[in-house]
Amino acid sequence: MLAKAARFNGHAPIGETDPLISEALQGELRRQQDHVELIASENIVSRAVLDALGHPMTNKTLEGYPGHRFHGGGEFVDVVEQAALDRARELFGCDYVNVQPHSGTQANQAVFFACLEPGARILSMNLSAGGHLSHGAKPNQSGRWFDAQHYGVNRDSGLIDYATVESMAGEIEPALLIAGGSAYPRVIDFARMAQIARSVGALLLVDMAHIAGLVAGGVHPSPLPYADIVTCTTTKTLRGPRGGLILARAESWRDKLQPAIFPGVQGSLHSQIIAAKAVCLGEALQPEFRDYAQRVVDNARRLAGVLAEREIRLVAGGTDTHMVLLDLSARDLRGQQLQDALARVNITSNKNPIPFDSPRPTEWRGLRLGVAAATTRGFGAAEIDVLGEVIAEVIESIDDLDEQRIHAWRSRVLELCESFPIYT
Ligand code: DSN
Repeated sequence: MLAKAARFNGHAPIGETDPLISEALQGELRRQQDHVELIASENIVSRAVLDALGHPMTNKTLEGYPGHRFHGGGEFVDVVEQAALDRARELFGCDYVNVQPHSGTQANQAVFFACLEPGARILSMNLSAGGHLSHGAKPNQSGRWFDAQHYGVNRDSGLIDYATVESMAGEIEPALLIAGGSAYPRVIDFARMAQIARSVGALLLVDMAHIAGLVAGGVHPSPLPYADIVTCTTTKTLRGPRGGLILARAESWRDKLQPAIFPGVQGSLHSQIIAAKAVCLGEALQPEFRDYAQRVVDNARRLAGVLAEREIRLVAGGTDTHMVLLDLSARDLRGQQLQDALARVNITSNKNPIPFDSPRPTEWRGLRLGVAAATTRGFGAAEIDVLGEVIAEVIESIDDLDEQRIHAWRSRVLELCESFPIYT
């Protein structure tokens, strides 16, 4: 006999057909409602984005591009994908867009497939300085299939040392220079990176996954005038579904990048996710999004200020983005310890390496905080001050976290959540 959860009933709600998954979904919703999300790669998408994600468009199998599909019945998905393309072009001011990458990593993989021969040399930022696994890190396919070398940051300033990048590029002569990553909180000088790439005949790829929403909102310099190709996710500051984009200033990239995504590294598209991307890109074109992006940057600076005042060291001395990276090395504290302690007061964060950190995650001395989701929730200076104080107090009392204090801090965080409810 079939287990109840496996029996198909296409009309019944999930609560009736699959209690295990239904309860986990409800638990996740409650977790999001009563925790403050400070993971820098997360955000809180609109109902409209959720509507698109949960639409029967998910049933549609299609390969190829609008107007040139392998399967029939693609007329409505064509409308959706064309809208996503047009909106991304307008938002980022570029001529070439591909909205099909299933993730930022697959967007990068497609760029490599389009531009590099196996074994080609890549120069990218190392992981502990804030780079990304898909930029040639050893455990990733990119690190196995390409000869990846990495630049870091200056030990004192925590900033990219462009002179070092330049001399490494001269020595290595990479085919591809990559800028951007997951944990660099300052503006990158894209013009300088382009000049370095050009001087050695390399292409410049900028992975703006974390800052895409800030670029869209006009509060962060755009890499598009400088990079040959730009990749990003639609998650994070862009406040959309999980997925990736490839952008290029020049339409001439079309011939290489279209076949690199399909049939190069992906098969059929995720139609409902492309619909959700179109919705989020449409939202980012609204004037309110510029205001949102400005508030994200203001909130991150405010959080950095509150923490710095409590003598908590910040990598690169602060932030120009949505992200603040705490350097816990002077306090003999590991990122995992602080992540766990903050979880007890309903603040969600992640351990992160700091520049020159151990390769072992359990030994990492950093904690990464991002304010994009909290800002979507409506948090402003007053709420950020409360969060900063709670985080500082947890750090200061890390060796003596009694239940009474945890309860008091959690109550303050819950009060913020209740004042700024989500998905009610
Ligand atoms: N790269 C990971 C992060 O920044 O959290 C996932 O996007």
